[in-house]
Amino acid sequence: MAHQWRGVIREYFDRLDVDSNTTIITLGEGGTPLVAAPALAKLVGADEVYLKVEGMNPTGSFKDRGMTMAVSKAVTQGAKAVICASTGNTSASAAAYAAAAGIQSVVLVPEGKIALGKLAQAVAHKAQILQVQGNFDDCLDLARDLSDNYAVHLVNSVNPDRIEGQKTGAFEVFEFLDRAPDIHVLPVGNAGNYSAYFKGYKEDIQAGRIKHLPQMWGYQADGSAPFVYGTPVKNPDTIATAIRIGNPASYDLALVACEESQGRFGAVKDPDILWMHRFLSQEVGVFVEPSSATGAAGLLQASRTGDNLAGKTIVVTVTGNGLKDAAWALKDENGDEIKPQVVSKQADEVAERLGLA
Ligand code: AN7
Repeated sequence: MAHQWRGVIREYFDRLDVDSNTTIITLGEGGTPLVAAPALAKLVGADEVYLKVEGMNPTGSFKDRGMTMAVSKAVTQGAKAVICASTGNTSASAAAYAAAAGIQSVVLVPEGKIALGKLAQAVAHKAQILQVQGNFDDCLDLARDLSDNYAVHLVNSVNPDRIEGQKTGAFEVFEFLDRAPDIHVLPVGNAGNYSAYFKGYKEDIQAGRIKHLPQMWGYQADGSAPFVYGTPVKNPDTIATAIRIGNPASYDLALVACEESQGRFGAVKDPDILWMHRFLSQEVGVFVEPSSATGAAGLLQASRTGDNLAGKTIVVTVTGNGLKDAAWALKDENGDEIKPQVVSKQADEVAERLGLA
């Protein structure tokens, strides 16, 4: 009989910090496909490259894995409202899970710097939304302050329940490959997801499922790359708004993950992120938001600057769905708007325009 995926808490109940008293709030998150990307493997000269397509989660990003945990725990503890700071995806996810739980969500976003699709999601799920005159880091300071002093439960990834839920991505990678990849590549903002995959792989080792950790490679946009510069960035700037974060919440956790896995951090330029965003759509068939292409853009940069990836099995987490920030798909490589031609209803004219005649 076909197996209906039950969401990460029920699927991994014994491996998560939950028990029979936990009220489970789920939208069926997790169980996302690991898609072979032969075009990308060829481009970077690797043996195999797979994309972990997190845009297939219920709200279209990896945040749902952590949010099912964070909201379930909040509700179990009696919370009536959750709060988060967000560059967009966390707010969309928090709003949806709060709606499912029948509680209020409050979201703080940087003014004018979140993608339209994500704002629409938060509105649709009836979040109380405030645009803050500041960047993500200011929003997070505010959210921490409010949750310390008022009856709202913080669901940003500084809440360990989030990391706990997100570690299930690594479990799924092992279950698909039946081994660990040699390298796992991710885009990095707060480095919560980077730290979460590391935690998942570590637990796979402790349980004897895998023998070695993959090298964890994390990539940031170069205008917003505190891990590369080794210090917080005051005014982070990138078109990849999801990862426009200058003072990562999981900085220390991620440094440990990088060192222990013999991994690395790198920075890529916005045009290279957009180039890879287009490549993944056009050559692999996976439509991601620009930020989500940052990991793959970093992998390409590594191969072009001398890393030999021959014989390697590589997993790249693509974190969010392209529909969230669709405007970028409607621009060509010069930044000009793409507009499909208008034609009459005449078959011969249509055939001519298509070059079929
Ligand atoms: C598509 O929603 O921080 O390194 O507030 O939306 O775990 O922060 C989003 C982050 C990568 C970076 N890709 O993950 C938020 C937020 C996408 C994202 C990241 C984010 P972390």
